[in-house]
Amino acid sequence: MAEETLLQPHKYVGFDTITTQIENRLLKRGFQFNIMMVGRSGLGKSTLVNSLFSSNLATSNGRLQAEEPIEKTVEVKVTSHKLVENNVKLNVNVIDTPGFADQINNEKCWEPLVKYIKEQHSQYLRKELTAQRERYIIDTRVHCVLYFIPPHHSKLKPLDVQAIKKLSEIANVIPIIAKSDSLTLDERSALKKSLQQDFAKYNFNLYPYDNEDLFDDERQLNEDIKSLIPFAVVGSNNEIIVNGESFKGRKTKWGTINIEDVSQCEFVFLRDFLTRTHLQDLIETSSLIHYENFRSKQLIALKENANTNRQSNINQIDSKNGAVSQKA
Ligand SMILES: Nc1nc2c(ncn2[C@@H]2O[C@H](COP(=O)(O)OP(=O)(O)O)[C@@H](O)[C@H]2O)c(=O)[nH]1
Ligand SMILES: [Mg+2]
Repeated sequence: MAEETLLQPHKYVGFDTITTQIENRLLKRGFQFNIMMVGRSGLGKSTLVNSLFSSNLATSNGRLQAEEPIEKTVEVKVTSHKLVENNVKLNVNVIDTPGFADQINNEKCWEPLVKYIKEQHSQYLRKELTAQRERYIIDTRVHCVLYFIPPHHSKLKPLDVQAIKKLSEIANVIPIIAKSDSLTLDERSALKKSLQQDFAKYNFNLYPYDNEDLFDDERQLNEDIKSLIPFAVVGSNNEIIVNGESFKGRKTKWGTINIEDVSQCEFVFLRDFLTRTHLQDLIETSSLIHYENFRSKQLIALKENANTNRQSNINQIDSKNGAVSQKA
């Protein structure tokens, strides 16, 4: 291998602007983030996604009355939104899953979600494989699945075990404890501990993943985050004013909760994790791990199919030849 020497040009050349050039190009195009919200209806999925992006992305119309009809089947509903913050454009697709776990028979109610995730992978692969592929393929692959666990469960129900297992095989799953304002701090930490034991017991492959390429500080950050998962969150779209201070919060029987106050709930930890530290990693991991797994399985299957077809063609020719030689 050629010996490497580090040369510093005698005068300024300007290639150090490549980072700005990349940034400008990325800013022009914008970023795509696709987030799937999974959980029983009324657990605060729509409210939380609005709270996370501080925007109105979903209508919170969870079933409030027992008489209200439930969805007959699990649906996958996608809405697209364009957000902009300091010149950075973020397209957010919210993938809502009304009807999940609301049926009389919830067996395999995660299947439509698994199907949706796989379909996005498959569409992306087809676009990549076309002879004249688009320069920029619009990404509809699911980058993050927020899985809502009810606060009154003391451990995972079999349905949650199965759903988390299936989903985490194909996407970045982040479990959260929904509506944690209905728990005291002691109840909250007991539930978190019990769920963490369940995650270990069932050997879930939860995001964030260990990776040899991480720097020490990144590895430490991931360890800290893992100790917080499942985040005990509270969502709210209502502005509350206390002593002249206005914040997004909820009034409970114990008083007022400011969802951004980390002594009261872990909403801010979840938001920082999703947007400020791991947004790029969620997108990248979906592509480099989950999509890559799908892609390699599909391509191997294609190749095997081609081989079997070739073999059966050869067999057919052989048998024809055999027939011919027998006649002869
Ligand atoms: N106590 C409490 N209520 C919440 C929370 N998040 C949402 N809600 C309320 O629960 C109801 C259903 O919320 P929604 O977001 O529509 O639930 P979804 O069906 O999962 O989308 C609404 O009345 C919300 O105001 C929360 O963190 N704590
Ligand atoms: Mg909803």
